[in-house]
Amino acid sequence: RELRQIIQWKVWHNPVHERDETKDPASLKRCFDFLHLTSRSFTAVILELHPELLVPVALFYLALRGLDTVEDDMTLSLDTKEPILRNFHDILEEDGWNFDGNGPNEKDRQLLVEFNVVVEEFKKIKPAYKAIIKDITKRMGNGMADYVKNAEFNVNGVDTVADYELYCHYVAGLVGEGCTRLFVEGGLANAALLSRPELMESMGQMLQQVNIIRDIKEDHDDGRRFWPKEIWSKHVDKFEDLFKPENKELALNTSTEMILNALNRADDCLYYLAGLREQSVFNFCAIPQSMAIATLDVCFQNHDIFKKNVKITKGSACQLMTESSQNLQLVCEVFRRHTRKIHHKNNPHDPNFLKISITCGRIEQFIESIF
Ligand code: RWZ
Repeated sequence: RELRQIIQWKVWHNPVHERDETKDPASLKRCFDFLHLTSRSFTAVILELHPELLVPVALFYLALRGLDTVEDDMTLSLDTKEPILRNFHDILEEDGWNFDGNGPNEKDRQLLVEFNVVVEEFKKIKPAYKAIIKDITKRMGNGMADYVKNAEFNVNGVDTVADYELYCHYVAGLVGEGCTRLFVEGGLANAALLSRPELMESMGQMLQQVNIIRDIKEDHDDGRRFWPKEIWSKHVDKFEDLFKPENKELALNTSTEMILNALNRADDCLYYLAGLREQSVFNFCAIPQSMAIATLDVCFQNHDIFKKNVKITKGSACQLMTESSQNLQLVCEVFRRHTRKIHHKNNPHDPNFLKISITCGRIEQFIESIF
């Protein structure tokens, strides 16, 4: 009975949180400019957040985006990267800090050139929020530094599935933890979520793994390799073989194994969403997850991912946004729809046919069990 209440809970009107932007200082305006410039899809959900958390989450995002821009830049030497990554949590409180060492083609170069505006605004948020953001930044920066150092010696990229998930933990699982702690600190989520760390980890893992699956071609062209050898070596001899047209079937079998690994996180994500009570926080978490499962669906049995960037259509993105900004029941319906589509596309000749079928069945059953 308690579960019924949770799933049918509905905030009948989405409160519109009016902000008087004329009162914003120039540095905060600049932070929001950067938010618009760096993240296309994420900005929309961040801007709708409850006013208590809007600025802390926006600054959290920009801090981690700054870290990401240092880690990602292939033109920077390890000697330059490592100290910045490891000390970024202190940089957040270093008055006037900025960095113009990124290559000219780095997409978010300007954020670091004017990073002093983030530092300026970081000073003004509540100490409890600062402590959470600093803690996550410290752990993520050190994890990235370890990864970058290791990658220097291991040109073949990520070895085992455990290594792959550890990387995803640093760049995304920790984001899940940080966001959850901010929600709870702000009184906008059930503190019980903190005692189930595997649920917030899955929220981040799901999003990051989907990005890594979808971006296989782009990452390969840029010299990055995140698909673990433990998976691709079961299907092809060399990583490059994935992109050869004659290996179409082997490449598809590799991609479905990657998708299976991500799909195994789906039920945890729905369980996490069931622990959220505040509408803007629910939307912030649910919309990206719906996009993620829809992306897994378009990538499943789709050889185009090895040739170009595959994306869900603008139309289905809009539909997902509307459906996911309502309640858990509608999000479950989105998950069920895409799980069923994946299930139908499952190929009996795929070595993971049975496992994929079992996982899809489990997700569908999980959804049915809560209604
Ligand atoms: C949502 C508050 C850009 C922060 C981390 C994200 C950099 C590499 C990219 C901060 C969805 C793709 C954005 C998985 C979280 N890490 N991974 C806030 C950030 C998926 C978002 C992006 C991660 C992240």
